[in-house]
Amino acid sequence: MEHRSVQQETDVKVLVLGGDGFCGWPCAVNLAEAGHDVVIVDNLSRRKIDIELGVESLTPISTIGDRLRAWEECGGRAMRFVDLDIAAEYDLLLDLLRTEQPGAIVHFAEQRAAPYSMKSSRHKRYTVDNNVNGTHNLLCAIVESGLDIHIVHLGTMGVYGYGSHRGATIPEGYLTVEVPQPDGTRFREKILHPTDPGSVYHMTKTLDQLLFYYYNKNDGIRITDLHQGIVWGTNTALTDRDPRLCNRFDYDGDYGTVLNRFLMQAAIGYPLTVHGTGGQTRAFIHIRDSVRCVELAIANPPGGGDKVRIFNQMTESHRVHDLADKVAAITGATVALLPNPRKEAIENDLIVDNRCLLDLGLQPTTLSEGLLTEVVDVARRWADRCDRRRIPCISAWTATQARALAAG
Ligand code: NAD
Ligand code: USQ
Repeated sequence: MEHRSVQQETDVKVLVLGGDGFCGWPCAVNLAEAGHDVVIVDNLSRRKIDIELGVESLTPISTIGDRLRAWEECGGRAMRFVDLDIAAEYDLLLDLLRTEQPGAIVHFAEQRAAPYSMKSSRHKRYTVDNNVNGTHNLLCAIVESGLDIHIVHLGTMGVYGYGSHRGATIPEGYLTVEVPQPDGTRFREKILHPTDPGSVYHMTKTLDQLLFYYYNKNDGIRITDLHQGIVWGTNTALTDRDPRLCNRFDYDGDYGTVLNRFLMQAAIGYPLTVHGTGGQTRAFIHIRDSVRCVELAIANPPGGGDKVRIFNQMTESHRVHDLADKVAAITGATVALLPNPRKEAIENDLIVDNRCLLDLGLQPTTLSEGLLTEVVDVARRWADRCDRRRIPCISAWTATQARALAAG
Protein backbone atom coordinates (compact mmCIF):
# COMPACT_ATOMS: atom_id res chain seq x y z
CA MET A 1 0.00 0.00 0.00
CA GLU A 2 1.25 3.50 -0.80
CA HIS A 3 1.13 6.09 1.93
CA ARG A 4 1.31 9.84 1.81
CA SER A 5 4.35 11.34 3.48
CA VAL A 6 4.48 10.96 7.26
CA GLN A 7 3.17 13.84 9.41
CA GLN A 8 1.42 15.52 6.52
CA GLU A 9 -1.59 16.93 8.36
CA THR A 10 -0.80 18.51 11.72
CA ASP A 11 -3.43 21.18 12.43
CA VAL A 12 -6.74 19.52 11.85
CA LYS A 13 -9.98 20.11 13.73
CA VAL A 14 -10.67 16.68 15.22
CA LEU A 15 -13.80 15.39 16.94
CA VAL A 16 -12.88 12.61 19.36
CA LEU A 17 -16.03 10.52 19.85
CA GLY A 18 -15.66 8.60 23.12
CA GLY A 19 -12.90 10.97 24.24
CA ASP A 20 -13.65 10.45 27.94
CA GLY A 21 -12.77 6.74 27.78
CA PHE A 22 -9.66 4.66 28.46
CA CYS A 23 -8.20 5.02 24.95
CA GLY A 24 -10.04 8.23 24.01
CA TRP A 25 -8.83 10.49 26.82
CA PRO A 26 -5.06 9.98 26.35
CA CYS A 27 -5.62 10.15 22.60
CA ALA A 28 -7.47 13.48 22.87
CA VAL A 29 -4.71 15.15 24.93
CA ASN A 30 -2.09 13.73 22.59
CA LEU A 31 -3.85 15.21 19.55
CA ALA A 32 -4.21 18.58 21.30
CA GLU A 33 -0.50 18.49 22.15
CA ALA A 34 0.30 17.68 18.50
CA GLY A 35 -1.42 20.94 17.51
CA HIS A 36 -4.91 19.78 16.58
CA ASP A 37 -8.11 21.60 17.58
CA VAL A 38 -9.88 18.90 19.60
CA VAL A 39 -13.56 18.59 20.51
CA ILE A 40 -14.44 15.63 22.75
CA VAL A 41 -17.88 14.12 22.17
CA ASP A 42 -19.05 11.60 24.77
CA ASN A 43 -22.34 10.70 26.47
CA LEU A 44 -20.47 9.54 29.61
CA SER A 45 -22.16 6.12 29.29
CA ARG A 46 -18.98 4.39 30.47
CA ARG A 47 -19.12 6.24 33.79
CA LYS A 48 -22.82 5.27 34.09
CA ILE A 49 -21.96 1.61 33.42
CA ASP A 50 -19.51 1.76 36.36
CA ILE A 51 -22.47 2.79 38.52
CA GLU A 52 -24.60 -0.04 37.07
CA LEU A 53 -21.85 -2.57 37.84
CA GLY A 54 -21.06 -1.10 41.25
CA VAL A 55 -17.39 -0.67 40.46
CA GLU A 56 -14.97 2.20 39.89
CA SER A 57 -11.77 2.69 37.94
CA LEU A 58 -8.86 1.56 40.12
CA THR A 59 -7.28 4.96 39.53
CA PRO A 60 -9.38 7.93 40.71
CA ILE A 61 -10.54 9.78 37.60
CA SER A 62 -11.72 13.38 37.54
CA THR A 63 -14.93 14.56 35.94
CA ILE A 64 -14.59 15.52 32.30
CA GLY A 65 -14.91 19.21 33.29
CA ASP A 66 -12.02 18.93 35.76
CA ARG A 67 -9.95 17.02 33.22
CA LEU A 68 -10.35 19.79 30.65
CA ARG A 69 -9.58 22.55 33.18
CA ALA A 70 -6.51 20.69 34.42
CA TRP A 71 -5.28 20.17 30.87
CA GLU A 72 -5.44 23.92 30.18
CA GLU A 73 -3.83 24.75 33.52
CA CYS A 74 -0.95 22.44 32.56
CA GLY A 75 -0.42 24.52 29.42
CA GLY A 76 -2.28 22.25 27.01
CA ARG A 77 -4.20 23.60 24.02
CA ALA A 78 -7.81 24.04 25.18
CA MET A 79 -10.23 21.27 24.23
CA ARG A 80 -14.02 21.49 24.26
CA PHE A 81 -16.57 18.89 25.36
CA VAL A 82 -19.99 18.04 23.95
CA ASP A 83 -22.28 15.65 25.83
CA LEU A 84 -24.00 13.78 23.03
CA ASP A 85 -25.20 10.22 22.40
CA ILE A 86 -24.08 9.46 18.84
CA ALA A 87 -26.33 6.37 18.69
CA ALA A 88 -29.53 8.19 19.73
CA GLU A 89 -29.15 11.90 18.94
CA TYR A 90 -28.73 11.96 15.19
CA ASP A 91 -29.96 15.53 14.63
CA LEU A 92 -27.58 16.92 17.25
CA LEU A 93 -24.71 14.97 15.69
CA LEU A 94 -25.51 16.37 12.24
CA ASP A 95 -25.73 19.91 13.67
CA LEU A 96 -22.39 19.41 15.37
CA LEU A 97 -20.71 18.36 12.11
CA ARG A 98 -22.21 21.35 10.30
CA THR A 99 -21.10 23.77 13.02
CA GLU A 100 -17.64 22.40 13.67
CA GLN A 101 -16.75 21.20 10.14
CA PRO A 102 -14.00 18.87 11.40
CA GLY A 103 -11.31 17.53 9.11
CA ALA A 104 -11.18 14.23 10.98
CA ILE A 105 -13.29 12.26 13.44
CA VAL A 106 -11.77 9.63 15.70
CA HIS A 107 -14.50 7.14 16.61
CA PHE A 108 -13.98 5.39 19.95
CA ALA A 109 -17.62 5.74 21.09
CA GLU A 110 -18.77 2.15 21.47
CA GLN A 111 -19.54 -0.32 24.25
CA ARG A 112 -16.24 -2.15 24.19
CA ALA A 113 -16.31 -4.99 26.72
CA ALA A 114 -16.96 -8.52 25.46
CA PRO A 115 -18.05 -9.85 28.90
CA TYR A 116 -20.44 -6.90 29.42
CA SER A 117 -21.94 -7.59 25.98
CA MET A 118 -22.64 -11.22 27.01
CA LYS A 119 -24.21 -10.61 30.45
CA SER A 120 -27.87 -10.84 29.37
CA SER A 121 -30.22 -10.17 26.44
CA ARG A 122 -30.46 -6.58 27.61
CA HIS A 123 -26.69 -6.16 27.44
CA LYS A 124 -26.48 -7.85 24.05
CA ARG A 125 -29.21 -5.61 22.65
CA TYR A 126 -27.72 -2.47 24.16
CA THR A 127 -24.30 -3.26 22.70
CA VAL A 128 -25.70 -3.87 19.20
CA ASP A 129 -28.02 -0.82 19.33
CA ASN A 130 -25.32 1.48 20.66
CA ASN A 131 -22.41 0.37 18.50
CA VAL A 132 -24.12 -0.26 15.18
CA ASN A 133 -26.43 2.77 15.36
CA GLY A 134 -23.59 5.00 16.52
CA THR A 135 -21.38 4.05 13.59
CA HIS A 136 -24.25 4.22 11.11
CA ASN A 137 -25.42 7.61 12.42
CA LEU A 138 -21.91 8.95 12.01
CA LEU A 139 -21.69 7.75 8.40
CA CYS A 140 -25.18 9.08 7.55
CA ALA A 141 -24.45 12.43 9.16
CA ILE A 142 -21.22 12.84 7.18
CA VAL A 143 -23.07 12.09 3.92
CA GLU A 144 -25.94 14.46 4.82
CA SER A 145 -23.52 17.22 5.82
CA GLY A 146 -21.75 17.01 2.46
CA LEU A 147 -18.43 17.46 4.28
CA ASP A 148 -15.25 15.59 3.40
CA ILE A 149 -14.30 14.16 6.81
CA HIS A 150 -11.74 11.44 7.43
CA ILE A 151 -13.06 8.84 9.92
CA VAL A 152 -10.46 7.06 12.04
CA HIS A 153 -12.29 4.17 13.70
CA LEU A 154 -11.06 1.97 16.51
CA GLY A 155 -11.90 -1.55 15.43
CA THR A 156 -10.53 -4.75 16.87
CA MET A 157 -8.19 -7.61 15.98
CA GLY A 158 -11.07 -9.79 17.18
CA VAL A 159 -12.91 -9.33 13.85
CA TYR A 160 -10.57 -11.92 12.32
CA GLY A 161 -11.37 -14.46 15.04
CA TYR A 162 -9.08 -16.67 17.04
CA GLY A 163 -9.79 -20.15 15.84
CA SER A 164 -8.45 -21.12 12.50
CA HIS A 165 -5.31 -19.36 11.37
CA ARG A 166 -3.10 -22.45 11.60
CA GLY A 167 0.21 -20.74 11.04
CA ALA A 168 -1.10 -18.25 8.46
CA THR A 169 -0.30 -14.54 8.78
CA ILE A 170 -3.35 -12.29 9.20
CA PRO A 171 -3.19 -9.59 6.53
CA GLU A 172 -4.21 -5.97 7.11
CA GLY A 173 -7.95 -6.21 6.45
CA TYR A 174 -8.04 -7.70 2.97
CA LEU A 175 -7.43 -11.11 1.54
CA THR A 176 -6.74 -12.06 -2.06
CA VAL A 177 -8.73 -15.18 -2.88
CA GLU A 178 -8.88 -17.47 -5.90
CA VAL A 179 -12.37 -18.72 -6.72
CA PRO A 180 -12.55 -21.96 -8.76
CA GLN A 181 -15.10 -21.80 -11.64
CA PRO A 182 -17.25 -24.65 -13.03
CA ASP A 183 -15.22 -24.57 -16.28
CA GLY A 184 -12.00 -25.16 -14.37
CA THR A 185 -10.74 -21.57 -14.60
CA ARG A 186 -10.12 -19.45 -11.48
CA PHE A 187 -10.59 -15.78 -10.81
CA ARG A 188 -8.74 -13.72 -8.23
CA GLU A 189 -10.40 -11.14 -6.04
CA LYS A 190 -9.42 -8.97 -3.09
CA ILE A 191 -12.10 -9.25 -0.40
CA LEU A 192 -12.53 -8.15 3.20
CA HIS A 193 -10.92 -10.80 5.40
CA PRO A 194 -13.69 -13.17 6.57
CA THR A 195 -14.96 -12.34 10.04
CA ASP A 196 -15.26 -14.71 12.98
CA PRO A 197 -16.42 -12.75 16.05
CA GLY A 198 -16.14 -14.33 19.49
CA SER A 199 -18.72 -12.21 21.36
CA VAL A 200 -21.66 -9.91 20.66
CA TYR A 201 -19.29 -6.96 21.17
CA HIS A 202 -16.81 -8.33 18.61
CA MET A 203 -19.74 -9.01 16.26
CA THR A 204 -20.67 -5.30 16.32
CA LYS A 205 -17.17 -4.50 15.09
CA THR A 206 -17.60 -6.87 12.15
CA LEU A 207 -20.88 -5.08 11.33
CA ASP A 208 -19.05 -1.74 11.52
CA GLN A 209 -16.67 -3.08 8.87
CA LEU A 210 -19.52 -3.67 6.43
CA LEU A 211 -21.00 -0.24 7.10
CA PHE A 212 -17.62 1.30 6.32
CA TYR A 213 -17.25 -0.79 3.17
CA TYR A 214 -20.65 0.30 1.89
CA TYR A 215 -20.42 4.05 2.66
CA ASN A 216 -16.90 4.18 1.26
CA LYS A 217 -18.05 2.50 -1.97
CA ASN A 218 -21.30 4.46 -2.31
CA ASP A 219 -20.37 7.89 -0.97
CA GLY A 220 -16.60 7.94 -1.14
CA ILE A 221 -16.18 8.52 2.61
CA ARG A 222 -12.52 8.36 3.59
CA ILE A 223 -12.04 5.84 6.38
CA THR A 224 -9.15 4.34 8.32
CA ASP A 225 -10.21 1.32 10.39
CA LEU A 226 -7.65 0.47 13.06
CA HIS A 227 -7.92 -3.18 14.04
CA GLN A 228 -6.55 -2.78 17.51
CA GLY A 229 -5.29 -5.48 19.87
CA ILE A 230 -5.72 -5.47 23.66
CA VAL A 231 -4.51 -2.17 25.08
CA TRP A 232 -2.45 -2.31 28.26
CA GLY A 233 -0.83 0.30 30.52
CA THR A 234 -2.61 3.30 32.03
CA ASN A 235 -1.03 6.69 31.62
CA THR A 236 0.99 8.49 28.98
CA ALA A 237 3.55 11.23 29.56
CA LEU A 238 0.74 13.77 29.05
CA THR A 239 -1.85 12.23 31.41
CA ASP A 240 0.99 11.98 33.96
CA ARG A 241 1.31 15.77 33.97
CA ASP A 242 -1.30 16.28 36.69
CA PRO A 243 -3.30 13.89 38.93
CA ARG A 244 -6.53 15.32 37.50
CA LEU A 245 -5.49 14.07 34.05
CA CYS A 246 -5.11 10.48 35.28
CA ASN A 247 -6.48 7.81 32.93
CA ARG A 248 -8.96 5.12 33.98
CA PHE A 249 -7.79 1.62 34.98
CA ASP A 250 -10.46 -1.08 34.58
CA TYR A 251 -9.80 -4.19 36.63
CA ASP A 252 -13.24 -5.75 37.12
CA GLY A 253 -14.42 -8.99 35.52
CA ASP A 254 -16.36 -7.18 32.79
CA TYR A 255 -14.16 -4.29 31.70
CA GLY A 256 -10.69 -5.25 32.92
CA THR A 257 -8.54 -6.69 30.13
CA VAL A 258 -6.21 -9.59 30.66
CA LEU A 259 -2.74 -8.08 31.04
CA ASN A 260 -3.79 -5.06 33.13
CA ARG A 261 -5.84 -7.45 35.28
CA PHE A 262 -2.86 -9.75 35.86
CA LEU A 263 -0.65 -6.78 36.79
CA MET A 264 -3.24 -5.41 39.17
CA GLN A 265 -3.92 -8.86 40.67
CA ALA A 266 -0.18 -9.29 41.26
CA ALA A 267 -0.12 -5.90 43.00
CA ILE A 268 -2.78 -6.90 45.53
CA GLY A 269 -1.74 -10.54 46.03
CA TYR A 270 -4.67 -12.10 44.14
CA PRO A 271 -3.93 -15.30 42.17
CA LEU A 272 -3.73 -14.49 38.45
CA THR A 273 -7.04 -15.45 36.81
CA VAL A 274 -6.11 -17.57 33.78
CA HIS A 275 -9.17 -18.83 31.87
CA GLY A 276 -8.93 -22.51 30.99
CA THR A 277 -5.38 -23.57 30.17
CA GLY A 278 -4.36 -20.06 29.08
CA GLY A 279 -3.57 -21.30 25.57
CA GLN A 280 -5.43 -18.34 24.04
CA THR A 281 -3.09 -16.07 22.05
CA ARG A 282 -3.99 -12.41 21.65
CA ALA A 283 -2.50 -9.25 20.15
CA PHE A 284 -1.35 -6.42 22.44
CA ILE A 285 -0.42 -2.76 22.22
CA HIS A 286 0.67 -0.32 24.91
CA ILE A 287 -1.57 2.74 25.45
CA ARG A 288 1.32 5.03 24.46
CA ASP A 289 1.57 3.33 21.07
CA SER A 290 -2.20 3.31 20.68
CA VAL A 291 -2.39 7.12 20.90
CA ARG A 292 0.60 7.46 18.57
CA CYS A 293 -1.07 5.23 15.96
CA VAL A 294 -4.17 7.44 15.94
CA GLU A 295 -1.97 10.50 15.50
CA LEU A 296 -0.21 8.81 12.56
CA ALA A 297 -3.52 7.81 10.98
CA ILE A 298 -4.79 11.40 11.12
CA ALA A 299 -1.54 12.81 9.79
CA ASN A 300 -1.63 10.44 6.82
CA PRO A 301 -5.24 10.31 5.59
CA PRO A 302 -6.36 8.16 2.66
CA GLY A 303 -6.98 10.04 -0.56
CA GLY A 304 -10.40 10.59 -2.14
CA GLY A 305 -11.39 7.43 -4.01
CA ASP A 306 -9.24 5.15 -1.82
CA LYS A 307 -11.02 2.14 -0.40
CA VAL A 308 -11.32 1.72 3.38
CA ARG A 309 -7.80 1.56 4.77
CA ILE A 310 -7.31 -1.12 7.41
CA PHE A 311 -4.30 -1.25 9.73
CA ASN A 312 -3.58 -3.93 12.30
CA GLN A 313 -2.88 -1.80 15.36
CA MET A 314 -0.88 -4.19 17.52
CA THR A 315 2.77 -4.58 18.34
CA GLU A 316 3.08 -8.14 19.68
CA SER A 317 1.18 -11.38 20.31
CA HIS A 318 1.27 -13.37 23.53
CA ARG A 319 -0.29 -16.50 24.95
CA VAL A 320 -2.34 -15.78 28.09
CA HIS A 321 -0.48 -18.38 30.12
CA ASP A 322 2.91 -16.95 29.07
CA LEU A 323 1.77 -13.52 30.24
CA ALA A 324 0.71 -14.93 33.60
CA ASP A 325 4.10 -16.69 33.95
CA LYS A 326 5.93 -13.48 33.08
CA VAL A 327 3.97 -11.42 35.60
CA ALA A 328 4.44 -14.16 38.22
CA ALA A 329 8.20 -14.23 37.58
CA ILE A 330 8.49 -10.46 38.08
CA THR A 331 6.18 -10.15 41.08
CA GLY A 332 6.08 -13.56 42.77
CA ALA A 333 2.32 -13.85 42.12
CA THR A 334 0.63 -17.25 41.96
CA VAL A 335 -1.37 -18.43 38.94
CA ALA A 336 -4.88 -19.93 39.10
CA LEU A 337 -6.34 -21.96 36.21
CA LEU A 338 -10.08 -21.22 36.28
CA PRO A 339 -13.11 -22.53 34.36
CA ASN A 340 -13.39 -20.39 31.23
CA PRO A 341 -16.58 -18.25 31.22
CA ARG A 342 -16.14 -17.74 27.47
CA LYS A 343 -16.87 -20.02 24.54
CA GLU A 344 -13.53 -19.70 22.74
CA ALA A 345 -10.81 -21.93 21.31
CA ILE A 346 -8.70 -23.29 24.15
CA GLU A 347 -5.60 -22.64 22.11
CA ASN A 348 -4.77 -20.66 18.97
CA ASP A 349 -1.84 -19.15 17.15
CA LEU A 350 -1.75 -15.53 16.04
CA ILE A 351 0.69 -14.21 13.46
CA VAL A 352 -0.17 -10.69 12.36
CA ASP A 353 1.02 -8.41 9.60
CA ASN A 354 1.33 -4.89 11.10
CA ARG A 355 3.62 -3.27 8.56
CA CYS A 356 1.34 -0.32 7.65
CA LEU A 357 1.76 1.52 10.96
CA LEU A 358 5.44 0.59 11.19
CA ASP A 359 5.93 2.08 7.72
CA LEU A 360 4.26 5.28 8.92
CA GLY A 361 6.83 5.56 11.70
CA LEU A 362 5.44 3.67 14.71
CA GLN A 363 8.25 2.57 17.00
CA PRO A 364 6.77 -0.28 19.02
CA THR A 365 6.82 -0.23 22.80
CA THR A 366 7.10 -3.89 23.70
CA LEU A 367 6.44 -5.75 26.94
CA SER A 368 9.47 -4.80 29.00
CA GLU A 369 9.88 -5.59 32.66
CA GLY A 370 10.11 -1.85 33.39
CA LEU A 371 6.75 -1.07 31.79
CA LEU A 372 5.07 -4.05 33.45
CA THR A 373 6.41 -2.95 36.82
CA GLU A 374 5.17 0.59 36.18
CA VAL A 375 1.59 -0.73 35.93
CA VAL A 376 2.05 -2.86 39.06
CA ASP A 377 3.24 0.28 40.88
CA VAL A 378 0.16 2.24 39.78
CA ALA A 379 -2.04 -0.63 40.96
CA ARG A 380 -0.21 -0.85 44.33
CA ARG A 381 -0.69 2.86 44.83
CA TRP A 382 -4.47 2.54 44.48
CA ALA A 383 -4.85 -0.97 45.91
CA ASP A 384 -7.19 0.23 48.65
CA ARG A 385 -9.70 1.30 45.97
CA CYS A 386 -9.95 -2.28 44.68
CA ASP A 387 -13.13 -4.24 45.46
CA ARG A 388 -11.90 -7.85 45.35
CA ARG A 389 -15.49 -9.10 44.91
CA ARG A 390 -15.51 -7.45 41.47
CA ILE A 391 -12.44 -9.32 40.17
CA PRO A 392 -13.97 -12.69 39.09
CA CYS A 393 -15.30 -12.89 35.52
CA ILE A 394 -18.88 -14.04 35.99
CA SER A 395 -20.35 -13.19 32.60
CA ALA A 396 -20.82 -16.59 30.91
CA TRP A 397 -21.06 -16.93 27.12
CA THR A 398 -23.63 -19.79 27.21
CA ALA A 399 -25.54 -21.90 29.74
CA THR A 400 -22.78 -24.52 29.48
CA GLN A 401 -20.14 -22.03 30.63
CA ALA A 402 -22.52 -20.76 33.34
CA ARG A 403 -22.85 -24.29 34.73
CA ALA A 404 -19.08 -24.78 34.66
CA LEU A 405 -18.62 -21.50 36.55
CA ALA A 406 -21.25 -22.48 39.11
CA ALA A 407 -19.54 -25.84 39.64
CA GLY A 408 -16.31 -23.93 40.33
P1 NAD B 1 -14.18 2.98 26.97
O1 NAD B 1 -15.46 2.32 27.30
O2 NAD B 1 -13.24 3.32 28.08
O3 NAD B 1 -14.47 4.34 26.16
C1 NAD B 1 -15.51 4.47 25.25
C2 NAD B 1 -16.09 5.86 25.42
O4 NAD B 1 -17.15 6.03 24.48
C3 NAD B 1 -16.68 6.06 26.81
O5 NAD B 1 -16.20 7.27 27.38
C4 NAD B 1 -18.20 6.10 26.57
O6 NAD B 1 -18.86 6.94 27.50
C5 NAD B 1 -18.26 6.62 25.13
N1 NAD B 1 -19.48 6.18 24.41
C6 NAD B 1 -19.96 4.92 24.27
N2 NAD B 1 -21.09 4.93 23.55
C7 NAD B 1 -21.33 6.24 23.21
C8 NAD B 1 -22.34 6.89 22.49
N3 NAD B 1 -23.39 6.22 21.97
N4 NAD B 1 -22.27 8.23 22.32
C9 NAD B 1 -21.23 8.94 22.84
N5 NAD B 1 -20.25 8.38 23.57
C10 NAD B 1 -20.29 7.04 23.74
O7 NAD B 1 -13.44 2.07 25.89
P2 NAD B 1 -11.93 2.12 25.38
O8 NAD B 1 -11.18 1.03 26.02
O9 NAD B 1 -11.43 3.51 25.43
O10 NAD B 1 -12.15 1.71 23.86
C11 NAD B 1 -12.39 2.71 22.87
C12 NAD B 1 -12.58 2.06 21.51
O11 NAD B 1 -11.40 1.31 21.19
C13 NAD B 1 -13.74 1.08 21.47
O12 NAD B 1 -14.46 1.25 20.29
C14 NAD B 1 -13.09 -0.27 21.52
O13 NAD B 1 -13.85 -1.20 20.82
C15 NAD B 1 -11.74 -0.03 20.87
N6 NAD B 1 -10.70 -0.94 21.38
C16 NAD B 1 -10.36 -0.93 22.72
C17 NAD B 1 -9.39 -1.82 23.16
C18 NAD B 1 -8.98 -1.91 24.61
O14 NAD B 1 -8.18 -2.82 24.96
N7 NAD B 1 -9.47 -1.04 25.48
C19 NAD B 1 -8.76 -2.69 22.24
C20 NAD B 1 -9.15 -2.65 20.91
C21 NAD B 1 -10.12 -1.78 20.48
N1 USQ C 1 -8.67 -13.77 30.01
C1 USQ C 1 -8.12 -14.53 31.02
N2 USQ C 1 -8.21 -14.06 32.29
C2 USQ C 1 -8.79 -12.85 32.59
C3 USQ C 1 -9.33 -12.08 31.55
C4 USQ C 1 -9.25 -12.57 30.26
O1 USQ C 1 -7.58 -15.62 30.81
O2 USQ C 1 -8.82 -12.48 33.78
C5 USQ C 1 -8.59 -14.26 28.63
C6 USQ C 1 -9.92 -14.30 27.90
O3 USQ C 1 -10.60 -15.52 28.14
C7 USQ C 1 -9.48 -14.10 26.46
C8 USQ C 1 -8.25 -13.22 26.56
O4 USQ C 1 -7.80 -13.33 27.91
O5 USQ C 1 -9.09 -15.32 25.91
C9 USQ C 1 -8.46 -11.76 26.24
O6 USQ C 1 -9.50 -11.24 27.04
P1 USQ C 1 -9.60 -9.65 27.30
O7 USQ C 1 -10.76 -9.39 28.19
O8 USQ C 1 -8.28 -9.13 27.72
O9 USQ C 1 -9.84 -9.07 25.82
P2 USQ C 1 -11.12 -9.07 24.87
O10 USQ C 1 -12.32 -9.60 25.51
O11 USQ C 1 -10.72 -9.70 23.58
O12 USQ C 1 -11.40 -7.51 24.63
C10 USQ C 1 -10.40 -6.50 24.71
C11 USQ C 1 -11.12 -5.16 24.73
C12 USQ C 1 -11.89 -4.98 23.41
C13 USQ C 1 -10.93 -5.14 22.25
C14 USQ C 1 -10.19 -6.46 22.32
C15 USQ C 1 -9.07 -6.52 21.31
O13 USQ C 1 -12.03 -5.10 25.83
O14 USQ C 1 -12.47 -3.68 23.38
O15 USQ C 1 -11.62 -5.08 21.03
O16 USQ C 1 -9.52 -6.57 23.62
S1 USQ C 1 -8.84 -8.13 20.68
O17 USQ C 1 -8.66 -9.06 21.83
O18 USQ C 1 -7.65 -8.10 19.88
O19 USQ C 1 -10.01 -8.52 19.96
